Amino acid sequence: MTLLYTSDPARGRIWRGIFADEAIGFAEAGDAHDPASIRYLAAWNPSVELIATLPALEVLFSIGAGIDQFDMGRLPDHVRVVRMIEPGITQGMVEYATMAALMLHRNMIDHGIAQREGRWAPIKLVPASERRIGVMGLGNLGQAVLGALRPFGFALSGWSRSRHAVEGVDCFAGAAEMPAFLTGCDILICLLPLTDDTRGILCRETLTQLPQSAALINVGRGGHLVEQDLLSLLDDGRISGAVLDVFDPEPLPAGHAFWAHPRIVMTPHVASMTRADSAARALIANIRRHEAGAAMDGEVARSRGY
Ligand code: NDP
Ligand code: OXD
Repeated sequence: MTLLYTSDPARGRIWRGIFADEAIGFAEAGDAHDPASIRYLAAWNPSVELIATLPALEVLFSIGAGIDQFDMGRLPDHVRVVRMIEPGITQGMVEYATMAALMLHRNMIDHGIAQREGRWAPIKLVPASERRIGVMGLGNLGQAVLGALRPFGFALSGWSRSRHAVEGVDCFAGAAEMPAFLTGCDILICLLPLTDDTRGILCRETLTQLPQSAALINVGRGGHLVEQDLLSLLDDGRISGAVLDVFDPEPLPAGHAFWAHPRIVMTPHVASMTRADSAARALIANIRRHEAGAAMDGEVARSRGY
């Protein structure tokens, strides 16, 4: 059983050692290898041409948590697709979402503006219990983020496609319950996958269902956000601020209005990153499950798009 790896070379060096320890064949694109022996591909965005050279390919493993970068329509039907679930990604997202939520909760966008203007402008504290944070997406990452926010005492909500029960979280499901979910969220965190159903979901219609002066954290994908809608809602004060980690396209072009907007905090898609050692071990555990005929952790329902 051989895995072909086509991603960051520094991570590849670590993976090579771990795969050798586990006695699983490992090749990088530059290594001499027989394409016909490759059953597993670990990649971020493999070309259709590369996949066409791998007749024995059984599983495409995403190097990251998302799989929207794959050209699913051009992937042979029998190839199974697995997103990355590993502790490094989860920990990074928990840190980032908590940081961003606390930043918005403690009015850091307004304090930053006041600082740059040389104004001493205290803002009255709102107790966490009077602030509601809502997470769109109750998957691996959404639930981990809610779990990390719970000890602060925030009121918490979550929204997903199918119904979930999460301790300490008011859960909403489906399009019919989206308005009820949004109405309460002072801080909205998007942790959805990008699919045909979720593209453009952070638009004027959605964002204006939030309370006055609500704030947004987008750590899902840039394609979730309708940029012009956010800009106009920020400019007329309907939305008070946004922390954005993902953009469409990435990198965000020079001169884009987001770069210098006083009410936007931007980071370059760094909310979380795949950690080399734990990701290799998670992927190997999935190969073992697959070899044993068991379900893989994070297998994507291709027809559903996530
Ligand atoms: P999961 O697949 O575990 O969870 C996805 C969640 O979204 C599920 O709860 C699912 O509902 C919900 N969902 C999907 N479609 C809809 C819909 N149409 N309406 C309502 N809810 C929907 O994904 P992860 O938690 O692992 O990751 C989420 C996303 O986070 C990734 O796809 C990626 O885009 C982003 N990400 C960003 C990173 C960054 O650095 N910025 C890093 C890692 C991930 P249900 O439970 O009912 O299926
Ligand atoms: C992602 C990741 O999917 O970095 O964004 O894992």
